[in-house]
Amino acid sequence: MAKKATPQKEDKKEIDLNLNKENSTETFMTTDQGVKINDDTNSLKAGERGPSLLEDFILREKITHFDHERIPERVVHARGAAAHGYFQVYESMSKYTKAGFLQDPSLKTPVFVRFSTVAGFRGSTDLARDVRGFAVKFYTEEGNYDLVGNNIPVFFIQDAIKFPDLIHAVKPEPNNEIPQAASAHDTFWDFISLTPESMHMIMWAMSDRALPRSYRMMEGFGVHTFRFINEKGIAHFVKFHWKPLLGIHSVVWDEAQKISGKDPDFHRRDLYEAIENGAYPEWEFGVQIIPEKDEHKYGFDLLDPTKLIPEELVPVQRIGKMVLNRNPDNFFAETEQVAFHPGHVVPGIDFTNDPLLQGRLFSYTDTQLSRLGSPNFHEIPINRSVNAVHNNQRDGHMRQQINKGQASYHPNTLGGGCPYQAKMSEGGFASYQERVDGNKVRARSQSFMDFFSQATLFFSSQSKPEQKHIIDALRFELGKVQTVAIRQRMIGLLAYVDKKLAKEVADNLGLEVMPVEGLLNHNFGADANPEDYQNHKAKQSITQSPALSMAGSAKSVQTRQVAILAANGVDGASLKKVKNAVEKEGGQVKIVALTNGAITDNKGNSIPVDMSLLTSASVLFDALYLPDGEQNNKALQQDGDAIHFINETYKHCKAIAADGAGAELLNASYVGMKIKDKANDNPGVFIGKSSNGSIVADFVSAIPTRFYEREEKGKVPA
Ligand code: HDE
Repeated sequence: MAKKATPQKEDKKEIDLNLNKENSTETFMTTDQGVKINDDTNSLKAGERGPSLLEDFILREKITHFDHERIPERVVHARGAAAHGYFQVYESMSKYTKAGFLQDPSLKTPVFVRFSTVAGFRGSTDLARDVRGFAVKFYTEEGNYDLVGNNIPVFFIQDAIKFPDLIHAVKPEPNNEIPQAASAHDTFWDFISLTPESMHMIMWAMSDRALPRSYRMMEGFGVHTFRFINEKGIAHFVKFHWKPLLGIHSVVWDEAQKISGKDPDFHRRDLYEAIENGAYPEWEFGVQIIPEKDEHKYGFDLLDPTKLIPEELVPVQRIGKMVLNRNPDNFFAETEQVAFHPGHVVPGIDFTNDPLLQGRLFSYTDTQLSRLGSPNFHEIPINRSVNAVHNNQRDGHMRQQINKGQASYHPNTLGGGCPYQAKMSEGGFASYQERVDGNKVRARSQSFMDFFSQATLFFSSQSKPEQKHIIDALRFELGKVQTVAIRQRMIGLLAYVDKKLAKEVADNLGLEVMPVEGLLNHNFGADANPEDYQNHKAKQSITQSPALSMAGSAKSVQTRQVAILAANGVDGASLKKVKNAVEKEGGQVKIVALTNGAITDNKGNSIPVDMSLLTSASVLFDALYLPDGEQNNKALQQDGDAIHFINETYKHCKAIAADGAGAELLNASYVGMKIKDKANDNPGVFIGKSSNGSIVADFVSAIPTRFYEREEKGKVPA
C-alpha cells in the first residue's frame, strides 16, 4: 500500500511562480506601458467614419501583440496537459544515490508534470492511438531534475540518428498533411516495415496502452537505463517507473475514435477536473536497480532502448510518491512554455551510453532555442530553478537577470573569483567516471541485434482480450495502408513475433504470411554487409511477464464516471440509492436526460439534469445505471439516442445496471436480445431491485471493470 503523504508546508516553486502572477481583479486596464486606458473598444479615427490614425498607440500595441502571440509548437509531443504537485521519497536512497531529493522522507520537492501525445498537432485529439509523454520536472534544492519519459517502457529505434526519419514517417504526410494524429497511413508503416528493431514498441503501441482511460491511469517509464551514484562514487544502473495508484486502464479503439469527436479534450479535461475536485492523481516512483557487475547478465543490452528489464527478473522497488494537486493558472505560460530536457540532471543521477539517450541530450536544448526563441528560456518562470542561478552566461534575447559586477568570466580576480566552482563535497556535479575505450566507428553493437524476443514476450504475456485488441489494431492500421507491399512486409515481420498473430492479421487483409526479403539491408550503412547484422533471437529467461499485462491492475471506483439515464417520473429513491453508493466510493454521477434543465421524480421532486442526450455520449462514462420508474423508462424507450447510449455502453464492455422498470428499457435495446439468449451469462449486466440492495453493491464494484468477454459473443450494432 502507498504510504500517506504528510501535509504540504511550503512549496518553493509556488512561491517563486507567485512573483510573476498577475491578477486583474479591481484594477484599471492599462497599456503594456502601464498607462490607464479610457476606451478599449474604439480606435482613433479622423472623424467617426474616417480612417484610423497611425498615432493610435493603443490600437497598434494591441494588434501587434496579438500578431505575435503564437510560438512554434513542439515538433513532437505538441499536444499536452500539465499539473503541479510534489514528490516525496519514502526512505533515504543514500545507499544508491546522493541526489538530495531522494534522501529525506520529510522533504517535499515541487514538481510540474506534462502529459502529451506524440504525433498530433497542438489542436489534435487526446484519444489518438499514440504513445503518451510523461515528463516530470523536479524543482530540487540542487537545481532542476527532469525525468522526460513515456507511458511505454521501450522505444521504436535504437539510435537517435533515426529519430527524424521515424517522426517524418508518423507525422501527417508532407504532400497533403493527412492524416492528423494517426499512425494508420503508408509512410509510418513503410518505415516500420523496414525497421525490425521497432517490433517490440509496435506491440505496445498497438495494445490498449496507447489508448489510456486517463492520464491518471497510466504508467510512466524513464525508458533508458540511467545511473544512480552514491556519496562514495559507487554507481548502479537504474530504470525509472511511475505506478499510478488508480491502476492502469484503457478504453477500446471504437470508443477512442468516438471520444475524439465527442470530446477531443477528454484527457485534458479529466486531469483538470480531477484536480479541481480534490481527487489528486498519485503515482508511486519505482526503481529497478542493477549493480554494475550485472551489466551483461540479462541476455540483452541494458543500453538498448528497445528492451525492458522484466519486473519478474528485477523487481520494481517503490521508493516514493508523487501527488498532483494544483492546476496551472495559465496554459501558455506554464504548460506550453515548460522546457524539459533529459540532460537536466542533479548530482547522484547520470547517463549511460544508450545511443538514443545520447542523441536526446543534444536535442532538447536545441529545440527550445527554436521553440522559445532564446537561450534565456531557463528564466521563464515555469522553467527557473528554485536554487539561485549564478554563472557567466550573459545577455541574449529577453534577458531577465540583471547581473551585477565587472567580471563575466572565469577565472577572474576582479569579481573576487566569483562565482566559485563547487567541490563535489559542496554539491558540485561531476560526471561519473566511466572507462570508455574503443575505435571511432559508425556502427551498432551486435548486442542490439535481437529485435523480436521481447516483442514475443510482450505479446505472450497479454490476456486473451488484450491480444485480440493488438490483432484488431494491426488489422485497422494496416488496412488503412494503401500500398499492399507494405502490408505484406509487415505481415512478414509480425511472423517473427508470433505466427498466429501474423496469420490473424493477414487473413483480415486478404494476404498470406510470407517471409520478408532482405529484412535488415536498410538498417545499416551502404557498405555494411547485411550478413554481419543478422537478428539473433535471444533466449529469454522467462516466457511470461504478468507485469506487462493490464489485466490484473488495481481497480478503483474513485473518480470513475457513471451515467444515470432518467426522465420525468423516475423513481427518485432508486436514483438516489445508486448515486449515493457511487459517490460514497469516490465515483461521480451525471444525470443524463432527454433535455437539459430538470426532471421531476415520481414524488414530484425536481432533479437537476447534468447533461442532455444531445450533449453527452456513453463513451464519456465508465458505467450506466437505469433507475426504476414506469413513466421515465417508457419515455426513454421511444428515444433512439437513449437506446444507442445503452447499446454502446454494452459494446464497450462497461457495467450496466437496471433497477425494476429499468429492465424494460434495457430489454428495448440490443442488450435485451442478449439477456434473452440463454447461452449468454451477461457479464457486467446487473438486473434486479435496488430497494433490496441486490444490485447496488455488485454494480458499484463493477464500475472500473471492462467485461471483455462480451467481445467474443459477436459485434454489437452501435
Ligand atoms: Fe523526445 N523530444 N526525443 N523522447 N520527448 C521532445 O523536446 C527527441 C524520446 C519526450 O512535455 C522535443 O521540448 C529525440 C524518448 C517527451 O514538453 C525534442 C529523441 C522519450 C517530450 C525531442 C527522442 C521521449 C519530448 C520536442 C530520440 C521517452 C515532451 C519538444 C533520440 C523516454 C516533453 C521538446 C514536454 C519532447 C527529441 C525520443 C520523451 C525535439 C531526438 C525515447 C515526454 O527535443
